[in-house]
Amino acid sequence: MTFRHKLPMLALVRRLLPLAAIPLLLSACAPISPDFTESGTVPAMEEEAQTGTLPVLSIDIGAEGISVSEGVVAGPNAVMLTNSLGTTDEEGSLILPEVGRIVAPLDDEAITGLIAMAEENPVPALEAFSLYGYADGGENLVWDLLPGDYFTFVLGEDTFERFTVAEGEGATAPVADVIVELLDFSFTMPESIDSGMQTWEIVNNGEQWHEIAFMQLAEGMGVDDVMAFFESEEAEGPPPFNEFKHVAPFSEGNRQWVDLDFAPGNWLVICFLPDITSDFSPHFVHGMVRNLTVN
Ligand SMILES: [Cu+2]
Repeated sequence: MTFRHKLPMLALVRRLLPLAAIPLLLSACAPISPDFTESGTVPAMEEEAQTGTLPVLSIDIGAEGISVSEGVVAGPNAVMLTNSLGTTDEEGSLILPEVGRIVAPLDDEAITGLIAMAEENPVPALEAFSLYGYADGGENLVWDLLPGDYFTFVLGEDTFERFTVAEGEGATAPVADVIVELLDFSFTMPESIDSGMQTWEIVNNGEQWHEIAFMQLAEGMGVDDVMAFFESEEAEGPPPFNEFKHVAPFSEGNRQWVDLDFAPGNWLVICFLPDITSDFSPHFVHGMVRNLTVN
């Protein structure tokens, strides 16, 4: 389960669709990750943490392994995922910790096995834990944490750390400018929004994991052009979109808030994840793709 890819599930999707265009897509797109400081901290998240308006779940990859803040209580938590080592993946993106809530009993050996397996086959992993995701593409990430047993991990590494989220009253939720519901297989959301930085509340009310990605359509291009681009064996010319933004995949029943900054234009909203209950075709094939006008 390549949680970390800018286009997640890349390996799986590649096997299922003739997506020769994907490497081109990745190289053609402007970088979409937040700007990281040298220590790998997202500046805006530091700012949020300093305001003290929300409790902070801080998880850091360091020389001693992964460390997690103590005393985490359920409800909205500002999330600070950092990597003090500054290690990057093949695409040069900073490797950040993933977080899963354990939904079936898992001993350490089982967790290690799932982490190793997850890159190739997400199904057993997603039955055993509820994915919260990682930090990608936005600022001021806030997760609505459910109480329970969690673990945080790095794909491709044996290392993980358990932590507990206690029952509690929880903090006041951030005020959202835009609310999106992820469903099997559609987005319930406004048809148009204002440009500039906005707080998005994204809730997964489907029965499987989803993500939300955004592409700013190039002049004169539409959804059909993007679909044709993905399905073509050999994409020629520039991609039919300019900018790409992405909120990391997360499991059903979870909610998060993230600040996203959109330029005016015609955007496409899309989910690339595979349908794990049927033929593993990407969710956009089943209808998880739509237009968004940014004024
Ligand atoms: Cu989806």
